[in-house]
Amino acid sequence: MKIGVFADTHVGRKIPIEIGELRRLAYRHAFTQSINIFIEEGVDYIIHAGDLFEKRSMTSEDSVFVKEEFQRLVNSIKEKHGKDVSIFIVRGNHDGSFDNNAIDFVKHPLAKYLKVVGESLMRGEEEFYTDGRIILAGLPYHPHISRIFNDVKPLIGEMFRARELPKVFLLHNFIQGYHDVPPGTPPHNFLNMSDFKGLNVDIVIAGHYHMKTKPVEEDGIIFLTPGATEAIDLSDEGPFGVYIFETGSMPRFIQIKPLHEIRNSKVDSMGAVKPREWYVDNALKEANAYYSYLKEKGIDGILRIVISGYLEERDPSTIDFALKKEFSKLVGQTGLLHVDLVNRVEEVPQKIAFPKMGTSLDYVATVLKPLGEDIDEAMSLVEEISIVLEEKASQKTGLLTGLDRSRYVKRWLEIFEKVKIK
Ligand SMILES: [Mn+2]
Repeated sequence: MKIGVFADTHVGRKIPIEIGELRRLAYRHAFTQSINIFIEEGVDYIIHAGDLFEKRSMTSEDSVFVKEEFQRLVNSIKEKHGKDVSIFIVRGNHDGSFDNNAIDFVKHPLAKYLKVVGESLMRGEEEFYTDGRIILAGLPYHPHISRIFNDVKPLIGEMFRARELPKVFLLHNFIQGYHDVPPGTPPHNFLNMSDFKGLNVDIVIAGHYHMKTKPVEEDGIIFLTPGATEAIDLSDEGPFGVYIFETGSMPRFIQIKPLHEIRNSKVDSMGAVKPREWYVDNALKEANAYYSYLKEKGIDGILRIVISGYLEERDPSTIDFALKKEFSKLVGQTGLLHVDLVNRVEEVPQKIAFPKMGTSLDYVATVLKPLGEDIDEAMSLVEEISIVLEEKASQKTGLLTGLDRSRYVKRWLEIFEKVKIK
């Protein structure tokens, strides 16, 4: 029995915006490569661990593209290997929300093959899939996954108990201990490896973490994260690819060759104070070297340069201005496609001591303490709003529209009114 595993394909993503359409092609290219590998391998199942799409910028062509690629997979496996493939997927944070799920765009025509996993389990209802060969359950992304997981833990244990088949659990959140959870991530936003102990799970497959992570076995559970199939941010260095998992052996990684090469380079004064020309000259040297390399190899690539250090003069933004002019002479339709300049140069060394921070939720709980017994209602409203913000907030301002906001303002007022009456 063979399972093909991938995640975070982000089809429809177009960042950085200056080369948005080229990036869109790169994510599609990676998706096609993944499907090709699965066909070649003749998998029985494919599992996508979320962020199939980038909902905010995807087009209807992107959804048609994915639908056709899945259909090609189903048809080719049937033709070449004479079997039906099943596709399991969980909703990631970039796929939309429960009632506005981008995966629905591809679900309908593929309903026989494609199962969107975990939406019922998240609401506390029993939900698992089995065909007599494996058992699979999962949870979609949730900003407060630790609470959700704790709520449904007994249910998972029950669903997986006393069944001899391989048991797979699928999710789209960080797992501390297996992933390097980014600093500042609130604890309600990730799980721990130990959370799965005693649940009778054999393999936990998690998306959301964009870096390919070596499979780890702990307490008899295999943890597996394939990472993204293409750099989500230009700073992501890869390798990118898919895992092939055969029962009885450890998963095997197959790398994908990206559509465009991405190089990350640094110009760093190592804490020294330097004049503007120093940064400009060194960054230009990097750009020229990469330009020549691409030309010699006859390939296309994107360069990201991070410059950092201290500036003798005032106003570090003058470096950008000088460099962008020079870069525009090197960048073309082929060869060097784009230079992404990240300017971290500072004017003067400054030491600022920040007070020790708790999580944002701790602050909210402190601020709302005077509500007394009404705090639970207020905290669940906070949670609800955080979900809506992820889904609907304006990309520019990070805020909801007045209409969306008014519902929540009303509910806040109701809570405060109640306290006032008491
Ligand atoms: Mn993602």
